[in-house]
Amino acid sequence: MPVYMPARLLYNAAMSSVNTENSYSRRRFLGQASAFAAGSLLWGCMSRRALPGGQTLRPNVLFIAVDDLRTQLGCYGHEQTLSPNIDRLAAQGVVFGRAYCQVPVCGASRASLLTGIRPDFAARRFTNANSRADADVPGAVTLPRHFRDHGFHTISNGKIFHFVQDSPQSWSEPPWRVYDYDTDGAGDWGAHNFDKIWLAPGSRNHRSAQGRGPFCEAADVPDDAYEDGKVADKTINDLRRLKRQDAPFFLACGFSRPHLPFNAPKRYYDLYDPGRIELATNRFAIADKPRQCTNSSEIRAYSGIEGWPEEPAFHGRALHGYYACVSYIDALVGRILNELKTLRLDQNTIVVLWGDHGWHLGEHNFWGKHNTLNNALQVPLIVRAPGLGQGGVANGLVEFVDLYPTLCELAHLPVPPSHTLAGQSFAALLTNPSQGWKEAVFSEWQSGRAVKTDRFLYTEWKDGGRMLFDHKADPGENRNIADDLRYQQVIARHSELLNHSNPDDRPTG
Ligand SMILES: [Ca+2]
Repeated sequence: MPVYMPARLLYNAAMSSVNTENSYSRRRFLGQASAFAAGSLLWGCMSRRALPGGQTLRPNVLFIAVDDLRTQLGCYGHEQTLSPNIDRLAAQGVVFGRAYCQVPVCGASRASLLTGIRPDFAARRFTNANSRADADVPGAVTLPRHFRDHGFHTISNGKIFHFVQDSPQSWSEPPWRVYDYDTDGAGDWGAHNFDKIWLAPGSRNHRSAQGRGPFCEAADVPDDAYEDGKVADKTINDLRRLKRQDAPFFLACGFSRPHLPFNAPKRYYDLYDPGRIELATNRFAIADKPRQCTNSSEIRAYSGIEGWPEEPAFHGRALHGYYACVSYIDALVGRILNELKTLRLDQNTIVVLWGDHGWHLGEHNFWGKHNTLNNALQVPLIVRAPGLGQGGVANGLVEFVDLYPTLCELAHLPVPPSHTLAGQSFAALLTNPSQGWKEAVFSEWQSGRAVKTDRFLYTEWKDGGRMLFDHKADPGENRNIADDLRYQQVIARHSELLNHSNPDDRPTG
């Protein structure tokens, strides 16, 4: 793409200002004719390691996944939520203001992101919570596998793939979990892992029909009593160990909150005054809502949901729980980033933080994911690459399939030859965040396919339903205008985008 050239020149200028000690590499840099090679070598200047064969030196990757985290963060303008550590990461990197997942459910979203391949409901690929990268696309080289194949030491802590058994060859060490979601026929995962998930003394007495506990609890326990604290501890210990290794690393750290249940140490609940939590202002049905666009029933597997989905008291309790979990994870992210800095790995490590899909927090009395409304599809995405884009906000449209080629470019790896990546690198947005980017990004959910453009979000269902929102006039998505005759040209254009002959070759801006 021609946009890479000026971006790389900017990138080189940024890097040359922070690397003056490695004169050997800088002399080599000056001798290179191509801007691409220059960018690689300058990245290399940041590392003191040499790869076998004297090849290009490479940065590490710290890859932080936060389950069910929507853009409910200070750095996305949500003042109610306390997320100072993630906000600080954002201030040091680039916030992607309009990033979209491919599928609004854990398993499929992660399988798509980690293979760089789009979901395809017609082919039954990456369709639901049980999707697996290795089963849906046998032989696909996953993102961590690709890094491993190029000399990176790859580690998976917590929830990265939905199932710990998915694509085990991706990792240099056996993927590490506190508990797994696949109970191998032993029953519901929540009930099966009850004692690791619910720690408050009273929760055991409030089991749902499925055997799970309350949808939220605030146990007066230290951070490492819950699963995610243990994941952070493991990740910090790994950083200390990896610091002593010669190989670059790809360290993946997957947190389970704010996925249900909203269980967090009490002190994170205490950060919020329940009486001051603002409820969604559009707690009413979408006008002309297609029947296919529905609320998620996921929360009904838990107990304590009296008043769901409409009663204000339920809204308040659920928001309080979600916010407490966001602040809990934020504190753990802060500990990891502090360790990265203490170990002096921060100047040689790309940090990526992402949530696997969006989540409704009471808008239209919806709770959870599982539809093609903006709140289910938009995701938080922050990339901090040393020397690039500090404090930038990129409002160009990007999507999760773009992350694989982006990290390849930032780490100077070729893209894998075994399959065609569907996305396009957005590395250039790190140096020039304000430039325009894709014309459209694409998501799927069940038989509905959605396309997001600068102003509109349009969904078409296989059986004929249509849904169109004008985000300029109606950012809250309160009225479906697919039957408004004034928008028929808009619909025709969006339908054309959705039905492009090659779904992996959709036009970009
Ligand atoms: Ca999820």
